[in-house]
Amino acid sequence: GKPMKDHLRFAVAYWHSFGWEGGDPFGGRTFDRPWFPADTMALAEARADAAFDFFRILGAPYFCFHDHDVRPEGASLTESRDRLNRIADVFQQKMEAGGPRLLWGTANLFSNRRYMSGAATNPDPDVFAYAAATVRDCLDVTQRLGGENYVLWGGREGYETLLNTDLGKELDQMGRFLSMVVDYKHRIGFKGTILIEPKPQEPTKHQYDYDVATVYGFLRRYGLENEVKVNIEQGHAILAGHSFEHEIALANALGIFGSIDMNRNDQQSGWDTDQFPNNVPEVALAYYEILKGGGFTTGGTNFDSKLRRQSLDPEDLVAAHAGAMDVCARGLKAAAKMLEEGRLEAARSARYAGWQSEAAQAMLAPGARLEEIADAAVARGLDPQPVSGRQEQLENLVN
Ligand code: 3MF
Ligand code: MG
Ligand code: MG
Repeated sequence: GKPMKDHLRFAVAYWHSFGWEGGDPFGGRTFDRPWFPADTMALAEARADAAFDFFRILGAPYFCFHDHDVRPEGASLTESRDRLNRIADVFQQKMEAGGPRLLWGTANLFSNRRYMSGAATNPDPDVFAYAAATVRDCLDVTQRLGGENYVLWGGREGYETLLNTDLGKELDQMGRFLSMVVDYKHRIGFKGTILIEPKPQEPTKHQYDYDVATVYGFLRRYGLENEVKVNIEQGHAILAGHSFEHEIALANALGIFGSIDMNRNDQQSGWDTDQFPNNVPEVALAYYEILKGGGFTTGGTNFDSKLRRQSLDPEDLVAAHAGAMDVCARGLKAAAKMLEEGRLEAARSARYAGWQSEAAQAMLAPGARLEEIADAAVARGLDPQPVSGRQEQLENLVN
């Protein structure tokens, strides 16, 4: 089939690699980079130069960014948009000169204090409007740069306490916002896929885009299930009490799988640590579900992963990404082998073989009625007993 790298589609996350300063909730910047603090356009351009040098050294095929990562916010929406366009010009030149492609663009609707109570779900309609302007500009730039997707992570779309929150109203605001984004995408002819990134908590106590199942219910309610897919992050799946592969398998089953944010299962932490992947069997199970679903059609493997704040040397970024790519490649290879060998496939289909009989299929046919099935079960004197599948499975493994 395809070369292995076409199944991986690695992307570097601009925010962690070039924007993050090594801070955490208990302490500020630990890293020194020539472009920190990136509060002028000259520094933003220096950051872009460093980023594209890094992409070249690494041979990264894709990158992803938020507006906020690539330019300082202006004094007005107009100035912010002009600045974003200036940086997009710089990116465009570098991309045309052989730089990586854009896996997705996104807007940061969570860092600025104006978003402290959410963006689309904010009680203040002016914040909704400001967010609309910001997403419009980011979608325009993503389209101009040939972005293959556009991501919306809920950021602060959620609540701290139900006692001051009109949950139904906030969900409707979020549904309206997303519908307008989808409508705009079609009107400008953006061919990429809109992706929602689920996360159950952090920074808010309860995030509305909790997990894949919740997002699917939300999309159905607002009639968007054929328009929007999901970007699934390893750490977010764990925070929601799932495994990464569960979220991928469910998204595939519901027809909304899009892309992944790769990091790792840091069960020890209790929060989203965004560490680089380092566990081949763990990654293999995720790629196994992705390959089973037919592989990436639009998405890829974005490293939503950061150095540790003690990791002061920028060279560590190369080692971290190279190591992560190696872990993913090994995981993908193992997953491909699992599929090729077909033992699990054989065991799974043996497990459901009973459903191939005509009588069983009739129960699933349109128009089949509960009482017909019930009467037939009574007439046949059914009393099904559990059957061990072990013998059959052992035979599959041995053969
Ligand atoms: C937060 C995240 C985000 C999203 C990003 C893109 C800052 O936990 O994972 O990273 O990935 O906003 O939507
Ligand atoms: Mg993410
Ligand atoms: Mg995250």
